[in-house]
Parts: sequence; structure tokens; C-alpha cells
Amino acid sequence: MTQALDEIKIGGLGASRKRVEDSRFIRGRGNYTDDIVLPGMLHMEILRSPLAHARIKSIDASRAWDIPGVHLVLTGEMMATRNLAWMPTLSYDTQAVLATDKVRFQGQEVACVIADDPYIAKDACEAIVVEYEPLPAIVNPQDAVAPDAPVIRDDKENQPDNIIYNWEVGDAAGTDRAFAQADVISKLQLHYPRSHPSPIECCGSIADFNRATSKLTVYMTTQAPHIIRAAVAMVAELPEHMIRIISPDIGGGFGNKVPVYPGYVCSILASILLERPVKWIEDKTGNLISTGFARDIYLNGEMALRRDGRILGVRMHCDADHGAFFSDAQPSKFKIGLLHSAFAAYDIPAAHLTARGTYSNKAPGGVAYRCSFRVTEAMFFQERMVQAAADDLGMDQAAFRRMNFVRDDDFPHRTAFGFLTDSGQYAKCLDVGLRAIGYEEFRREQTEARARGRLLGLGISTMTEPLGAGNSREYDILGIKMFDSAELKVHMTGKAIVRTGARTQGQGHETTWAQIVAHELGIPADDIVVEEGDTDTAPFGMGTYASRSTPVAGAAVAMVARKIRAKARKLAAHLLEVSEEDVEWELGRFYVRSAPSRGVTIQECAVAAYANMPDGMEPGLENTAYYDPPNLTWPFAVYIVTVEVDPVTGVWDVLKTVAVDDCGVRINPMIVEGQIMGGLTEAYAMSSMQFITFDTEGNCVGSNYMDYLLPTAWETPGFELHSEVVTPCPHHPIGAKGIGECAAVGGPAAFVNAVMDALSGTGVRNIDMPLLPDRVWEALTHRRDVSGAPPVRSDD
Ligand code: MCN
Ligand code: CUM
Repeated sequence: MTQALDEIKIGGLGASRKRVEDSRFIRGRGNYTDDIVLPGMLHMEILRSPLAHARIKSIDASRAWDIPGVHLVLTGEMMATRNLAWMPTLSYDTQAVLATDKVRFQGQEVACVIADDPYIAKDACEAIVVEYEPLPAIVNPQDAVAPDAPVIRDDKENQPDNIIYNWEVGDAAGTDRAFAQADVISKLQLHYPRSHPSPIECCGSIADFNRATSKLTVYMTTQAPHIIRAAVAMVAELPEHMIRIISPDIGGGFGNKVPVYPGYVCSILASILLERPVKWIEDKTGNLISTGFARDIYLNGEMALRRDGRILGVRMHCDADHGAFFSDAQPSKFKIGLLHSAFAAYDIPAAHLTARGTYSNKAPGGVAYRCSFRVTEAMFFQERMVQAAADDLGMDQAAFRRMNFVRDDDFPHRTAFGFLTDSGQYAKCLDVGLRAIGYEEFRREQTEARARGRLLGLGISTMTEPLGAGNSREYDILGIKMFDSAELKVHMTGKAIVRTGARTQGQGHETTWAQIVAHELGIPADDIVVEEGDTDTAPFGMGTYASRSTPVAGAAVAMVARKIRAKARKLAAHLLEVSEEDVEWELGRFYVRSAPSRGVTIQECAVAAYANMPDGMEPGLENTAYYDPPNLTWPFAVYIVTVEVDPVTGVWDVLKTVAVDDCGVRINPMIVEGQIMGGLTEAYAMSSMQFITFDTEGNCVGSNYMDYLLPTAWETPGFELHSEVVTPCPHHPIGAKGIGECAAVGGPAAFVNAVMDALSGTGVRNIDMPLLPDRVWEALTHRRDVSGAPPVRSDD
């Protein structure tokens, strides 16, 4: 007699199973793009522009061609003869592959050399002589719209200025009415600085075109292989079935590996021309200076408040600096991503958002870096605004939030900007967080410390994040609807393989997808292998970003397992010689309802699918599921930080950080905690030390790890995580919500609010990130806001 299995023992839902991928990573046996060596492979290097804005007068590559070992020099002019000098972006703009007319940001791709080894290629790049005529550079949205501003995109027809779009969402008239009724209007203006995902592994590709088979295989660092396949088919005009994109192990993505980069395109063209594999591996400066930036937006807004603390309405305006090309990877309907997810956790009657996007002489980007399409900026503004409003009302931070939260019995809730949120226990999360930080006691300590000249502060931040695009009714990228997929093959011995259209970059899909199958079928997770990232074998999917994998691909895994279970039930009925209606399921086993001791395991059903199927049944135990989610999932979190600020130096130390995350059902609690800790580390980095900025000539400050700081274990404070609040997602098959970005989204405001709270009463309303000690000191001593990104300030 077989027994129901213990789910945790087989590595099912809720098991903190060790990450299976780590067994190769910690042994140094990962297989990253740069580890791949193909016979006859050549190497490509990119020559980048030293100037931010300049007309190209001439490019002389003759000396480069003469260097022994050089096989090909690509320039914009050559690309243009094949109609490849420009490529379409994911936001319906165009982007230069190799510059022809002008360079538009420092680090822009100007030429490529393909040679026997990367050193020869690099030397040959230096032998290329480019004559530039410098033009004035624009490095912020304010200057971009000045009447005498040079037009950056003079390559485009109907582009007389630097404005990309003006966009709005919400109810302007209703918001005006709310403001007319306000007792108090609270205002806030801030800048979310340009930052960079900066994964340890840079971007790269190996293109391998085989003339004999007409097949193009590209190994590349991409979070979304199928979208890349479609893009390559379009850009290079190759038949899609002859393109195979393989995304091997990825050394961190964080959004950096979503866009299509010129290096990919050039390596592909070079391989087609040379009929040899061409490898391009970006160096760290290339990665930091030219690839998918994040944020860089100026936000200002105001909140209409009733004296008793109720929020009546919100107005927001955003000026977004997109760099030289509008290449954001985001759902096409929304010009400024999901910035209007702001205030989704608060019950606000009316809201209106306007946004203006502009070009500048900076690398393109805007969305990437643990952002879910600008939710990072939305939540940062929201929680800074909420703190400012509570201060203006003289209300307690926590009480003000609790009063305005969407209540547990208000779901489904339509937000002021039109999203539908479906579940949450916001007040409970807040209470757990306040208890953990020792709220009342800290407030007392803070008052006493103040009296002795010590500055203590406590910052609260909450976040609710729309994760898991689609549904396909509303979300698409370049017209391709956003859904995802999973394929499950159960072999005859009961072992299995799962493939999805997502692509893990460190999140642990190889571990967690097997857990979902274990939960649905009772096959031990160790008997299931997970494979992603090869377009020839994986079912079509939109890839991994916006923490959409668990909400969409993970749901598809559960759904395909259920299809398999449905077939296995028929096999069980056949084996048990009863009708299907008389068969019951418990984890890993079907049994006869009237005689529970008579049963067959899922493994026995698997054998039967190949060796003993009933007459007329299609053999095999394999299936595919495409999943189009009915809605986004809406995780919620509360982050609370306490700090002490040294009034003499402006240095601040984190005393304690508490995180309460409700991401619904946790598949693997250990992996979820890892995601939260990583996100909090990035949040701390952004709030305290990280930024990429530009001088007035457009020189990028932050193109190396001396200027762009990544915190190590030494700088990073400890985090206390709480997991007791679990609100299952009502529409997800296993009740899970996304978690991959939550802490990076909600965390920064907690750190900044804590420092601002320590400075309360000094008249300083805002210090923009990063809160470097000199900026905090300046705010304290001069009692004024410190805004803009250092060292270029918007206020001088
Ligand atoms: N998970 C879980 N239970 C839940 C939710 C998630 O056990 N209720 C698990 C998942 O099964 C998965 C991991 O947590 O193994 C993250 O899941 P999910 O929230 O679905 O996010 P994605 O897998 O889609 O990952 C994307 C997200 C994004 S957009 C960025 S950016 C980011 C992030 O993940 N980049 C990362 N975390 C990262 N972590 C690492 N190590 N490396 C990156 O590049
Ligand atoms: Cu915007 S970073 Mo993640 O969504 O790949």
C-alpha cells in the first residue's frame, strides 16, 4: 500500500530546497557565454565614441585593416549599405547600430573590428581614425527643452525638438475637484538618479552562421531569447526557423539583458559575412557606459489632504530623460511604463499623471534595473510623498498610512489610475513591521536622543507592485502579446523535464519550477530537470523581467502539470480497472475511492503511458501549456529602517532594517529570502552611494567600479525578514505573487525616509539620492534641500 507523500520531503511547495544550479556554479562549472569556444571562432571589439555629441566628419579604418590578424572592420557606412546602420527599438523608435552621421552619447558604438583574438581587435580599434566635430551636449530634460537646444535626433523626420512624447493618465478634472476641496496641499519634488543594473557578467554574444545549413545560432546573454529571435528575424531579414538563440548561464541580469544591443547585431552580421563564429564580450566600462540604464527621472507632485488625514487626490508630473534613443523595453501602451502604479495601495479618489520624455546625449535606457517598468520610481515617489504629507499634517507616519490603505475587505480594488488590485493585508504587514522595529520605543529613544544632540531617524516604506505582465488584452511588446508557456515531458521511468519560455539569470528557476511540478504531481523535485533559454527547444515565451516568471511561466508550469495529471488519471483508471470518476488523487498517487488501499503511483502511470495504455489512447505523457494571466499579481511589502546621522560629518549608519513581504504562497522560502536580501542591498546602494551622472560636456561619471559603487558584505547592513503575512493571489494557480524586485522597488524610500526623519524639524524637505555624507551635511548645515544628481546639481 502506498501512502500520500510528504510534500516538503519531496521538495514541493514551501520546501527551502537548496538551489540545484549552485552545484555547478560553486564548482566553477557554470557555462556562461564567454566560456563557450567554437572551432574557428573570431573575436570582436567595439570602438566607442569619446564624445557625447559630435558630427562624424570621416572615419579612416585603413590602418586597422592592415594589422595582421584582422578579418573585418565594420563601420556605420558599411552597415548602411545593408540597411543595418539603424535598428528599431522596443519603444517604436530607432537606434543607431554603428554611428553614421553623428555620435549622440559618450560610449556610443562607432566601429567594430573582428580579429583572431580580442587583443588584436582592441589594438585595431585604436588604429581607426575618426574625425569629430564637437557639438554642445545635453545632459538633462531641462536643457533638452530649452528653445536654443541643439536637436539631438536630426536623423528623424518630424522631430524638430528633443521631445519624445507627452503622455497622461488618470482623471484631470476629478483631481482638480479634489484639490479644490483640500484643507492642506502637500508638495514634493525629487530626482531619481540614473543608475545601472551592473550585473557581474557583462553582455556578450557568439554568432555562428553556417552557410551550408543556412542556420544562424547565437549564444547570447539575454533574458528574453524568443523576443531576440523575432527581433533578429526582423532586423537581419532572416527566416525565423533558421535562427536559434541560446541563452546559456547568465551571471546576473537585473534588467540589463533585456534590450537589443548593437554588439549583438554586429557580431551576427560579421558571422554572416565571414562565415565563421564571432564572439563579442563587452568589458565593464562598455557595459556601464552604453547599456540599459535605469531611472533618471524628475518627479514632482502634490497631494490634496483633508485635515483629519484622508488623502483626497494626487497630481504627479514626470520628466524622463531617455538618452539618445527611446529604447525602453516596456508594454507598448504606456510611454512611462507603469509609473501610474503609484499609490495603488492607498485608497485615493482621484489622481492624474502627466509625463514628458526627452532625448539627451546619454546612453539610451530608462527602465532596466529591478524595476518592473518604473514601479521603482513610482513607489519611491509615493512613499516620499506620503512621508512629506504626514509631516505637513503633523500626523504620525504609521497612522497616516494605515488610515489611507486599501482595506482587506475592499478587494478587488480599482486604483485611482485604473489598475485592479486583487488581494492584500496592508495594515497587518505594517503592524508586523512596527512591532519588529519596536516603533513606540524607538520614537521615545529618538526624542531623548534629540535632547542630547543625537539624530536618530525611522523611515517607513511600503510598496505594492504590478507583477506578471500580461494579461494579453492590455500588455504587449511591439505587438507581441505578453503571456508565457511551459512544456512538461514525463519519461517512462517517472522522471521529467520542464521547459519554459522564461530565462533564469540567478533567480533559481531550475530549483523552483521543479517544486511546482512536485507539488502538482508528487514527482520528487530531484527527479525533474528544468531547462530554459534555447529557442529550438523551449516553448515560446516572453522571457524573464518585471518579475513575471512566477506569475506567468510558473503558472504555466502548474497548468501543464495539471494537464499531465488529467491524463495520468485516465491511465490510473485503466490500471485499477475502475471508471475515471471513481479515481481519487492524493499527492503522488491515484486510488479507488471505495477502496483507498488500491492505488497506483504517478510513476506507475508514467510507465503505463509508454507500455500499457488503454486502447485508443495517444501514447506518451507530455504536454504544453500557454498561460495568459487574467491580471497582474500584486505583492505588498513594508520596509522599516532606523538610522543614526552624525551631525558633524553627515555620515549615517543603519541601525536596523525590517522587511515584511507578502508575495502570496512562497514556492521556496529560502530563495524568496535571497531575492529580498539582494533587493534590499541594492536599495541600500541606491539610497546611499550609487549614481551615474554626467558633466556638462556629457562625460559619463560612473563608467567604472571606482565611481559606480557596488556595496560588498562590508558595507551592507543586516536585514531582518518576516514571512508571516501570506495573502494568496486569488487568480494564480498556486496562489503565488512575484517577489524578484519588491525590495529594490520599496527599499530605497525606507532608507531615505529614515535619514529625512532624523533631520526632521530642520526645514530640509528633500535630499536626492544618493544620500552621500557631504550632501546630508550640506542639507543639515545650510538647512536646505539638496537636489539633483551629484556633481551636477539642478539648483546651481
Ligand atoms: N519565488 C517563490 N515564491 C514566490 C515568488 C517567487 O519561491 N511567491 C521564486 C521564483 O520561483 C524564482 C524567484 O523566487 O525562483 C524569483 O521569482 P519571480 O518573482 O517570479 O521573478 P523572476 O523569476 O521573473 O525574476 C525576475 C526578477 C527581475 S525582473 C530582476 S530585474 C532581478 C530579480 O528577478 N534580477 C535578478 N532578481 C534577480 N536575482 C538574481 N540572482 N539575479 C538577477 O539578475
Ligand atoms: Cu526592469 S529590471 Mo527586471 O524587470 O529584468
